[in-house]
Amino acid sequence: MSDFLQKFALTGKVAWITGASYGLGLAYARAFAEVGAKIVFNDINEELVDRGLNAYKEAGIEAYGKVCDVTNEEQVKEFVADVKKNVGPIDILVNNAGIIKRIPMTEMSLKDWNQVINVDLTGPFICSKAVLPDMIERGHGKIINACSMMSEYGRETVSAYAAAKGGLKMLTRNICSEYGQYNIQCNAIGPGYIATPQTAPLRKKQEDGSMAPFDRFIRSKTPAQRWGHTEDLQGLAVFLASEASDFINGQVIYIDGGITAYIGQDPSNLDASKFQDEEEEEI
Ligand code: NAP
Ligand code: GCO
Repeated sequence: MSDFLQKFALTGKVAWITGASYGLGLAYARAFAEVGAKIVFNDINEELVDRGLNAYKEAGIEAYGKVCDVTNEEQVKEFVADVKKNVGPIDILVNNAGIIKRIPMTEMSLKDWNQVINVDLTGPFICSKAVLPDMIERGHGKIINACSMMSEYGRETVSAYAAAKGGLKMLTRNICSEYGQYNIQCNAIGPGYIATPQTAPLRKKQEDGSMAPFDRFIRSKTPAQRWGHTEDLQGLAVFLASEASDFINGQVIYIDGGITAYIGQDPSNLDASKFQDEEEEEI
């Protein structure tokens, strides 16, 4: 491999992707493994970890996976120490684990609000805090946060999620500000609307088989007129985890088929028949 291409490789790097048993986390991990990284992941329960271990095995990837709740600082510290002992110190952290609760704000309980903020904002704080000391000592590190369209925009029913993802954008900038001097880069990926289980309820066809109104709305707002696929995010994830991006820091990069550039078209003008035969992918 040429020296130039080598900058995009992750040969021998230990990459921890949180909540990576399926969905976007699994897609990031698969791409990292493809370019040589050792994959480490956690998830919230044994069932999900087993599901992840099977998925990695099927893909021919040797992954190290354990149960660990990203909102529990003790568990996270133990997980990081365990990984250091059994796999090696963490070079790359992807704060991927996230949840959403779609509830109008006036009906949202404080418990639900706190849960979303805890997983989506406090979790990245806890996990980043746990890996930073070793990254500082070793003079390099990459942290990639999972931002969202909701890091920029609001929408009905997602107040806690938007507050968390907006906060995560600023945590990204702050980790860059505090630790950039140690050759640590913290950036974020801002996916648009990607077809994963998290967004499946938004695409669910109506009883008569016609397109969900939200599906129509998103396609009308997206110049590409489609939902993203997990593969759409893999290239940027590898780039941000690699040496090739060493002078990019504190940025949120959006992968959204153009949503953030476009005011959108009148949804009633969208020709829904073009998308009628699209199959939902299994992830
Ligand atoms: P997902 O399918 O819901 O996967 C997230 C994973 O994190 C799940 O396995 C989830 O477990 C796990 N998790 C939840 N709470 C956790 C905790 N406390 N500790 C450890 N793991 C936990 O989500 P996704 O669609 O792949 O999205 C991944 C990330 O990208 C999220 O942060 C999401 O907000 C963000 N994002 C997604 C989209 C999209 O369109 N899909 C767009 C923008 C941003 P459970 O299954 O039990 O919840
Ligand atoms: C919603 C969605 C979003 C997306 C994503 C957009 O209900 O509007 O779930 O929030 O998943 O984060 O970038």
